[in-house]
Amino acid sequence: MTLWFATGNACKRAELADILAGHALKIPSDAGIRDFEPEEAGGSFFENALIKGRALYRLVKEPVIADDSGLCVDALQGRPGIYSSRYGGDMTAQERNALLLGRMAGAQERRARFVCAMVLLLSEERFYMAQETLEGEIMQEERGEGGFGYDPIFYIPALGRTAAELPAELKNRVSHRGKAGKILQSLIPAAGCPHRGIL
Ligand code: ITT
Repeated sequence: MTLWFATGNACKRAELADILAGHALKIPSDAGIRDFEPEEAGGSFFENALIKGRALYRLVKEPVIADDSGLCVDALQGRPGIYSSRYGGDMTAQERNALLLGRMAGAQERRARFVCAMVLLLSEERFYMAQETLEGEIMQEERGEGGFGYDPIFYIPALGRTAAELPAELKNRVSHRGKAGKILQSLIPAAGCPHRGIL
């Protein structure tokens, strides 16, 4: 089926399109909706995902998925957390990674996790939510060319690689976004079977 994804982030879109293979994903710009930037004024990943999802649902009135995600670093008391995309202000991802590595200089405790809150809205007041994590550690320096955002500084001990060193298919299988997406996907009826499942 066709699902709207309430995002302006092309990398998140590409990942979710693979995670939800079999469903067509549309984002606001596909429908000429410009400047889709609802104010992420919530105090949690979940609240912000719901804000984005509801904002798009009001415009399209069709099933919508929204994702609010970020990196929580133990030594930084969970920051950047819900402010991950805005950490340090107007910067490139590489500058943001350098900033975070600088703030972690000398830190022994390097545990961190990616978090993804994902909401599937069927109406403004009918929705399902999953929140998942990917556990890892903050590197001393960037490594790897794949992925996006904080991936080059996020090491996954269980795989012996940074998130930026994982093939896309593997990242989607183990990631916060991949696991949350699969949970919600299980609620969506298979294409062609509109009378089964929650829809
Ligand atoms: P939308 O709100 O339009 O979806 P965004 O990039 O602003 O796009 P978020 O508010 O959810 O999305 O912020 C997520 C930020 O967290 C993202 O910009 C990255 O910096 C970081 N992030 C989230 N998931 C990530 C991942 O899988 N790999 C690397 N960084 C990630």
